[in-house]
Amino acid sequence: MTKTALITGVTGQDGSYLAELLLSKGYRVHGLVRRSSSFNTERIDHIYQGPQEAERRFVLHHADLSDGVALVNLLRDIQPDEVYNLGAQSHVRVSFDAPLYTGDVTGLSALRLLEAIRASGVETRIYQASSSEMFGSTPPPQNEDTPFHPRSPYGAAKVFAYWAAVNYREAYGMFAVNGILFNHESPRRGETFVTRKITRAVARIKAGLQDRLYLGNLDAVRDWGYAPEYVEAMWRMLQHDEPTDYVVATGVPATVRQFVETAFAHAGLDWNEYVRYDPKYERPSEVDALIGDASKARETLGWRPTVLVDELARIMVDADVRQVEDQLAGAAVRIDR
Ligand code: NDP
Ligand code: GDR
Repeated sequence: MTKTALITGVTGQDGSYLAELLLSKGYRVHGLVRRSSSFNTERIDHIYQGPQEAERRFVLHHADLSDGVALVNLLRDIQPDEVYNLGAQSHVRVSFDAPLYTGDVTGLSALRLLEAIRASGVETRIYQASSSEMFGSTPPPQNEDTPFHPRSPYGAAKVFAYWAAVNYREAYGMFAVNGILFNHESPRRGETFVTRKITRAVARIKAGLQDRLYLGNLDAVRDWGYAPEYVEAMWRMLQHDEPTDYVVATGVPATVRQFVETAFAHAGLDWNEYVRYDPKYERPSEVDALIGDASKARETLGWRPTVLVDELARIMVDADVRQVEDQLAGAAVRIDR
């Protein structure tokens, strides 16, 4: 029987890969898209199916996570078997500038969605996009038993959402799971997260379009994995018999500096010539080191990462170099006309 899924945050990095994965498995996929004054569907345009298309399996709906009634209506209409709550204000630095907004969209909206499931009476499993940022200053390695100590409004909002999911599981027997995902990246990563900021700059410097890259703390340690592999873990969590929470990570640490070095070297550039420090990119409180222990996901779900940090940096640089070349070729065509 065809399964139906609802993805919030379908226009984001993870939402786009997850939509592709579920479509490839034969799902009917519904995505929640928030209204924007400019196009915000770039990551899913290649799988878009118009309302006129027969046998449509990918359907987009305008709604917003702040609108609880819209969520109830949507759930009642769609009757999903699985809900993936990926929508969030997901930028840690921005959460210090917009703390209440982040608390609402990233934290309270998870509760809104859980309550909307209850109110609509839909029988569904739900995945909550939890984050390694919840561990904050608790030293690595971090696993499912590690205490939380968030260091940003974003991290605190994710802790709230995490416990809301646990509570609905315990209180109402809901199949609600938290995937505690460590940083995961790809060529579709938002341009202001550090990895993509770096690889995009490398491509532009190589093409002569930019000659400086300003960064903040280069000493932060992160555990960077590859987003397409991480959405597979999300799906596996909802297929398992028992609802429980999982850490998803590579277990391989790297500093921001190491990522910079690898990315520049892959393009034949010496990073020291181009990278400069700007305190603007520091956070009021930093998360120094996140290194995940994903033993539970490996043993219970059979999930294993294959792309590690250095290969990830190379994949992203190659994609950004191609993108810049395409843009320049497009600009040249326009000038010729
Ligand atoms: P992105 O920032 O790429 O995507 C966030 C998505 O949420 C976008 O589709 C965005 O829409 C949507 N969104 C934002 N605000 C609202 C709102 N008010 N109503 C409805 N939708 C909204 O994040 P990622 O894909 O990287 O991450 C997916 C989820 O996983 C997020 O919850 C993130 O916090 C979490 N996470 C991510 C990790 C990572 O390393 N990538 C690690 C751990 C957790 P729009 O396109 O219009 O902006
Ligand atoms: P993070 O990702 O905060 O870990 O959250 P980000 O890429 O923003 O920062 C990683 C580390 O790099 C340092 N850094 C910079 N960061 C940015 N964005 N820009 C800079 O110029 C810069 N210079 C240094 C940061 O201080 C930090 O230590 C991501 C998001 O996807 C969250 O939604 C998710 O929950 C976590 O990963 C796990």
